Amino acid sequence: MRPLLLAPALALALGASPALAATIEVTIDKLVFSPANVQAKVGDTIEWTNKDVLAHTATVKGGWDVMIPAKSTGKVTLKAAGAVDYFCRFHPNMKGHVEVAP
Ligand SMILES: [Cu+2]
Repeated sequence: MRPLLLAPALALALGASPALAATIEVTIDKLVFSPANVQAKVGDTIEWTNKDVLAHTATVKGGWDVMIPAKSTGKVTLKAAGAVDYFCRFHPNMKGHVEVAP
C-alpha cells in the first residue's frame, strides 16, 4: 500500500504534469453558470453541463468559444495561464470567470 500512496504525493511535489490534469465541472441551470468562478491550471479541462432546454456558449473575447447544446455538455482544455472572463453569446448576462494558473 505504501508505494501506491507515495506516488500521488511525489507527483504533487513535482508540480503540474499531464497525469494531474483535472476536469473542472461547471453546471448551467436556468441561465446561470455555477460555480461562476473557478480556479484551474494550464492543461485542465473545464466541462460545462447544460441542464437548460436552451443552447448556451462559453465564449471568451479573442479566445475560446465552446458550444454547449441543450441538455448536453461542452468542454475546453485550458492552454494559457491568466484570468479570463467568459459569457454566453446567446445570453450575454450569463457570465463566468476562470483563473488559470501556469
Ligand atoms: Cu446562454
